[in-house]
Amino acid sequence: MATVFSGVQPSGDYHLGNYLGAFKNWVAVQHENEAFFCVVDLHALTLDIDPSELRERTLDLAVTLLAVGLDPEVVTLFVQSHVPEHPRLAWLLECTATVGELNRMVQFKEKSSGRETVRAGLYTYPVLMAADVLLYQADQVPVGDDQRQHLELMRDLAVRFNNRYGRTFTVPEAVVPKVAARVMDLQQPGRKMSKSIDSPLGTVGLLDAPKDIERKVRRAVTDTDGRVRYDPEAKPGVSNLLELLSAATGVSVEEAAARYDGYGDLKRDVAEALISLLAPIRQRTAELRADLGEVERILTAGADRAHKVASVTYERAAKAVGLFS
Ligand code: ATP
Ligand code: LTN
Repeated sequence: MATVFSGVQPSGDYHLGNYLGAFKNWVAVQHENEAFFCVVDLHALTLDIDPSELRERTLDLAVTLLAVGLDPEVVTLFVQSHVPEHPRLAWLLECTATVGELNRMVQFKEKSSGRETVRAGLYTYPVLMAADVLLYQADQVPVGDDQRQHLELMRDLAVRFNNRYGRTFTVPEAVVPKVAARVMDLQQPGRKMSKSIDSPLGTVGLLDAPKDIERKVRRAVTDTDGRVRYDPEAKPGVSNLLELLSAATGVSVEEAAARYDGYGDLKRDVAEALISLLAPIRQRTAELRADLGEVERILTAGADRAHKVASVTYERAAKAVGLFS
């Protein structure tokens, strides 16, 4: 049995990219592994977010994660700020990472570009992420493709810390799905679907009504060549639709491509598949929102379990670097 850890920021409306790139794969591994899933509210503070909105979104993200199928009987679902060892270990790891390494992080460059002021926390964000995972001695981190570079840094930090202070951390690896690891925006198929970019027609929300899903897929940008073929370089829009169909139905992208002569039929089936995929999530979200007390109880129990594991690792790391106790 492996230990699995992953996290998501409570910073917006969740979309198909989050679901297919991450959440769905969390649900798939929960029963065979020891799994920790975390609502990373401290990470959400790296960008501008209204305090009352953060509070609300934190609980609502827990609702979403339960609605997609995480089973609180088998996973540890918790809020990052409820376990104080996360920022404490992050400091020890900030003193392990170098400025040169952090300067190379592509997501920092993307998220900071064009902003007048950039929070220091956005810069050290990947180090807090490393602390999240290393505290639980996780072997595997299921994430979307955009997190690969952060995972590489995390591995480097774990190895460096272990070499410098003695073996303390398991060195984790990224687990990225074979299809839909990078779901693209339906309107701009050259960029990933994202909750931090305003593209209402290009983003399919997990809670979108069937008629909105149908409309967004029908208006998805394709190309003028007219042939259905999987070729992400030359045909990003069509290839994205094929990946969505493949991820939603289980057929391979090539098999899916061979079934269609034109874009109209492909779009009709993609819309249909996504509507059936998301319908149960919508329904379950409504049920859970009606019993937030139960969701809060799940998070309290989760924090308790997480804290027990995290405190053992933190104490070991603190002792290893020579903190007096
Ligand atoms: P966003 O860019 O949408 O604001 P993010 O990458 O900053 O999202 P999270 O929402 O915390 O941050 O990501 C949660 C998980 O969803 C991560 O594992 C991430 O890799 C995955 N993910 C996000 N967008 C996509 C996408 N378009 N395709 C596949 N996976 C994605
Ligand atoms: N940076 C991640 C969210 C995240 C995470 C983690 C993912 C924070 N801590 C630990 C995996 C493991 C993102 O998706 N933007």
